[in-house]
Amino acid sequence: MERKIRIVTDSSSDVLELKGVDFRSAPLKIITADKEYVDDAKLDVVQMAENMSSYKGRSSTSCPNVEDWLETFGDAKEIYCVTITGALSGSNNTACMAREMYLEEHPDAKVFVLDSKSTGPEIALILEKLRELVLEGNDFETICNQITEYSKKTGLLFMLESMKNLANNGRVSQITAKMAGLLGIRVVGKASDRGDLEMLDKCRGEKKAIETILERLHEFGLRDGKVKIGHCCNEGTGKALKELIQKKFEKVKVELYQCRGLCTFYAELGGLLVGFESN
Ligand code: X90
Repeated sequence: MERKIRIVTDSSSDVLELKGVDFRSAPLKIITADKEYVDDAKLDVVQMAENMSSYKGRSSTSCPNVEDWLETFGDAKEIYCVTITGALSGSNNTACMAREMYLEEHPDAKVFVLDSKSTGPEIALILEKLRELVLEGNDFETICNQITEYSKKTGLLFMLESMKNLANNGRVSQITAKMAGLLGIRVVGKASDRGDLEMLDKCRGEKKAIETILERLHEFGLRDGKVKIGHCCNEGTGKALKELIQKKFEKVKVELYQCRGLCTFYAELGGLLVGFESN
């Protein structure tokens, strides 16, 4: 019997396609007083970032609702869904609600929803692993167990220049955000086990910040796994970090990419997100 497997995620993952498997992404939205940016493949992220940096009004985001998720599920028989951290977004919650509704309509289907407790490049790593597990032909149970285990061994570090959008939308406290507001200061932190932001270091300048990330990667167990760096319109610093990582960890494969809309909105211009596998 054909399995009709589909992997789905939301746009916080920065992933627009997964080769060789049936894949869908549900876009989040970035909302300003005069414009709504849908975070899908058509969004011009760099243009949005430029608009946002000169925009003075209120801005917010919204996650996929239950209907949006059901649309990504289509009529698949086996669905693996990975969401942005449930500690900071309603996306995981609506995905779980969509799962319940889908199973009522399709009693013989199987739906697995995983809270990544993270975003961006860490979700991208989880999706790549899922793809591998699916293409290997593993059964549903095995895939659910293995991907849950895998996601415990991945991590996310970040470097932020501004936390204004995070603070204005209640995702970090205003006091925390002040750390990143100081001229020349870059905040380095990580996605905590709870799935929110944990501050680690205040660094003077970007050079210091990427050296700090390098040390932190070692401390958190990176040895010979994969690394993905998502940059927010900051390719130069992303490249510099990539080179440092390749020099220090010879076996590590590093990939650098431009974040999509949701991560760019919250990590803001200059921000870096670093997803990694630990041993
Ligand atoms: O509207 C919504 O439901 C989306 C809310 C998302 C809020 C947080 C996004 C964070 C993006 C910022 C730095 C990395 C934080 C990692 C914590 C898990 C990126």
